[in-house]
Amino acid sequence: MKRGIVAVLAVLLAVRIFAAGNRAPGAAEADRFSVLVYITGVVAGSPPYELLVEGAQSFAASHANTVIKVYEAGFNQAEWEEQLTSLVAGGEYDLVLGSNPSLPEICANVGKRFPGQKFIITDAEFRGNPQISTYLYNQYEQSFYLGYLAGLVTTSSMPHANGEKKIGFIAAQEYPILNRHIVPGFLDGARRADPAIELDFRVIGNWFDANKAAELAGSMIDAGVDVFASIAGGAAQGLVRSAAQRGAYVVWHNTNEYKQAPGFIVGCGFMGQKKLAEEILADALAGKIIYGSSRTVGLKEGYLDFIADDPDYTAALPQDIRDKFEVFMNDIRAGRISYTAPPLR
Ligand code: RBF
Repeated sequence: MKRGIVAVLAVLLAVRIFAAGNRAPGAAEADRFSVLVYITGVVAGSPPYELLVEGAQSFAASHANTVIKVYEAGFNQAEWEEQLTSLVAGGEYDLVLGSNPSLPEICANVGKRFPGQKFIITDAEFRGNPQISTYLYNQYEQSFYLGYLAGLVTTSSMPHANGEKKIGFIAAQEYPILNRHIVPGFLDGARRADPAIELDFRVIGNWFDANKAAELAGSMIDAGVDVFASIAGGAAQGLVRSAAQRGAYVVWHNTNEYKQAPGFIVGCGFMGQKKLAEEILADALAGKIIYGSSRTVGLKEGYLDFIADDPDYTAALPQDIRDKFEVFMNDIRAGRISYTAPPLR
């Protein structure tokens, strides 16, 4: 009997040592919060990714037990699922944090093989999967107010505004949030300034080719476009170059880019992605994330806004345009201007 107990203890001890010895390096530990920030592209030049990484790093800087690994998956979207699978296969990460509308489906597939793995994705909407939680920015709304500003500018007598009521949009690629929220919101907003405004919409085909974006911008300027918006990651630098060289205006989503081309970038939106990333990690650490759910965040929740307190904004636009735009922003905030965002699917 006694020998039996000793034998059982010996086996238990051996199993413990074996288990500890076999733990993958960096395997999830009880006292450690390990986060993989999975970047679907490259960080540099893409506002949502830059802000996500900044938020995660700032959280880690103030939480000693939090370890962040940033992985840039590159531009080959066909490889993303396989890359993510091999990254989470070791069970190393308590959480995968990403920001991309196409990520939830990829995570759902990866998650089938790793049922303990949790994923939190911003800039996406996905419900009903107990491993995934998402946060959707109300990008119809940001495009709506940037579109209104573009409408005021294209119908103005500013030096580079021509007589045509034509605005432009350059996209890297088409996807549901772009086609159903961002582009329609931009045109709807512009038409609140003048219902006769038309939109010239072009697609680059990738998120990095700045020369192609510059070329497209040039031919759109030839066709009468004098105000642009763009969702194109690093490729959007080509648009900025063209607009500054040829004389055209740009409104910019998500980040403060006035410095890139003062006088040409006439309005910048704000995306509270850094703050959201910090809040998400705090909630995840506290076990407060509701998996399976999706939350939409916009102006009134404080996660989207417009950057009006920059001297380059004040210098870029005449007072009467800034005054009209301020009234419009206040009206949206107060619910005096209503709009209907089309369904995403
Ligand atoms: N936005 C970027 O700024 N850079 C990117 O590299 C990038 N890649 C994307 C890839 C796919 C497949 C999809 C659907 C969207 C991508 N976006 C990218 C868009 C991003 O998620 C977001 O919708 C826009 O930046 C607008 O906030």
